[in-house]
Amino acid sequence: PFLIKLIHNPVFRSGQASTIFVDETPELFDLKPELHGITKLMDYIANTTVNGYPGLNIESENFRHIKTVHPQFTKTDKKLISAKQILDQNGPDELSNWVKKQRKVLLTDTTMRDAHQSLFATRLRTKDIVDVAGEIQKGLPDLFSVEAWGGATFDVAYRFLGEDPWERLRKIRKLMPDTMIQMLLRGSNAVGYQNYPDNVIDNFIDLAAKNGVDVFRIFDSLNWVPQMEESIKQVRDVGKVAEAAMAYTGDVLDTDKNKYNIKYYVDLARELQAEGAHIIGIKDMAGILKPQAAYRLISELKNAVEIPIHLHTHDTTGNGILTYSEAVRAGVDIVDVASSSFAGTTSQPSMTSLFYGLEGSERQPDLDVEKAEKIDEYWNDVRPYYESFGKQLNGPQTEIYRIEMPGGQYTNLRQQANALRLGDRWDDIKQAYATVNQMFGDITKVTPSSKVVGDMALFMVQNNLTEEQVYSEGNHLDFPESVVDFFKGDLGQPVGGFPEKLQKLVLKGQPAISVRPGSLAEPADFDKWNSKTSKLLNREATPEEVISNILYPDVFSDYVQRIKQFGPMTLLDTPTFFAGMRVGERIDLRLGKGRSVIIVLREISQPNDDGQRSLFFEVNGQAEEVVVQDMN
Ligand code: 3PY
Ligand code: ZN
Repeated sequence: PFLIKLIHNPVFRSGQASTIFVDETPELFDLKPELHGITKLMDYIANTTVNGYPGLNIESENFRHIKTVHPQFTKTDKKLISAKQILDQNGPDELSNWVKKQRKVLLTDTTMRDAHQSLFATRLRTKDIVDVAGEIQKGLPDLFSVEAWGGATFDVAYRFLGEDPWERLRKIRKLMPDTMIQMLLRGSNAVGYQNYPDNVIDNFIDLAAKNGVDVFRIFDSLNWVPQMEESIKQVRDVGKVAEAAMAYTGDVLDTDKNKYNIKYYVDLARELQAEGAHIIGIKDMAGILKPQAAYRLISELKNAVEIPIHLHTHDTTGNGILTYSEAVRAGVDIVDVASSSFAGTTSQPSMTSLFYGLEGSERQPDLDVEKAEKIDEYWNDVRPYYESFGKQLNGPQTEIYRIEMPGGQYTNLRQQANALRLGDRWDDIKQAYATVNQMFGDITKVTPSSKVVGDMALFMVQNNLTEEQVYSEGNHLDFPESVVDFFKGDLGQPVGGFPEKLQKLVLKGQPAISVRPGSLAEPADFDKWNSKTSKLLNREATPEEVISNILYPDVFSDYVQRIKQFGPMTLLDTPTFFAGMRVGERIDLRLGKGRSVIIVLREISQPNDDGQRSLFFEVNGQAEEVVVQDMN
């Protein structure tokens, strides 16, 4: 058995084995193995091996390739004061002043949040983040921030990855003490799809700050400032950076479209500054800010407000770098980019492409581009694990300029369409999306308002409804729940108000509100939630667990059940987590404190009469059998 173990060790197989190999894997020579309490994890591995991961069909051998590149940098000896140090030492107002004084454009790296949210349905696992986070800080100390938390990562971690998002945040914080961690906060919707009472928002922000978030990008899906006020105030109160973002909609260059014109954005930015924002964000979630529009918009905003401007775009339409180039020329302070292997199409433009694109400009960012490329080799190795989660675009989609669909929604809605067997009507769904937007009065579309538009588009295509039919037959139509909630005012008030005719048809006599939903919501009773959560966990709940339960009760309790059933799935490497093991394969589970378990899958039996298969493993050399029901 000793010889076989060696042969299946990937390092050994790759021909890189040396005496270091022996030093690093003493467990191979451990003749008294024990199970280390991983029985539940063995169940998970066996189950996934036989039944796969829900919704994922992984056949490709490539998926099992071995991550080879672990960049390792020594700490830069360049004397550098990072944005994080300024924030910690002098506070957010000083940080805001410091940003304004930078001649070079600053960068936010979105690889750990929006990039994978927009490319791979938010599935990037903590393990693949922490394996590189420390090196990102060492290699790219000039970054303004890393966007690494919030948005959809919060619920997806619990829901699909069996992970605690708070744990992820704490781990990144520990590995990146000198880099600002940024999160995306949906204003009064926090990291959810609905409004929460103010005391929930306050508590969530407080805990996010305590666990490591420095910069809060706060937006409202309808650009309705009252929904952002509480968040801005609370972020200021906890001493962190409040970046208030405007969702970019329409086209400031198009004089026929004057709903979202320059004046609209300038007024909005001034209002957000008056609310106490430290930075103004422009959130171009669909990637529809055209280069010359960016130049115009940024120039006007730079004149209108005192605080820095941070631009976020998606490369769906293919013009991302050009847009940034014009924005930089107009004086934008910070832009969002992703590591190349996680960049482009529905994600952010590439960090290193922007670097070279600005060569010769005095505003070219400070960046050790070779280190950025080295880090990208890591992401390039990680990417295949996640590719099955989203059908990638073949190239730029310029129709998005008209359809205005957010990058993060594109792959998701497409998957939803497939699930409804409407995959072959994707073109109709996109057109319906644009139609619904006009029917709703031309609204800003970003989570959660974009979901409402998407739900309505699917509803119309599924039921073969034209716009006219919605109006003529609307009295008898059972509109999707999210659409009803939207017209009730549960997401807030859209710019210019609701279209009355459609509102009547959708609500069918139910009342609508025009005040902030949070002002009507009962404050959460934290004592009650604390006992409820503690009961669920069979121990005293932490404040983070309590707030997670308040935000996502069903998701959180499912997560708790899953952990009880399978143990710490976060320990598994990503291929094993998503695809289980193959016969002959060996994995190396690091349990912390230098403890390690080697698992080899020896054999899988045929199913017995009850459809059960036996999987024969070797765990640190000791034979183990796990029986699994074959669901196929
Ligand atoms: C989110 O809210 O998660 C988004 O990324 C919106 O663009
Ligand atoms: Zn985005």
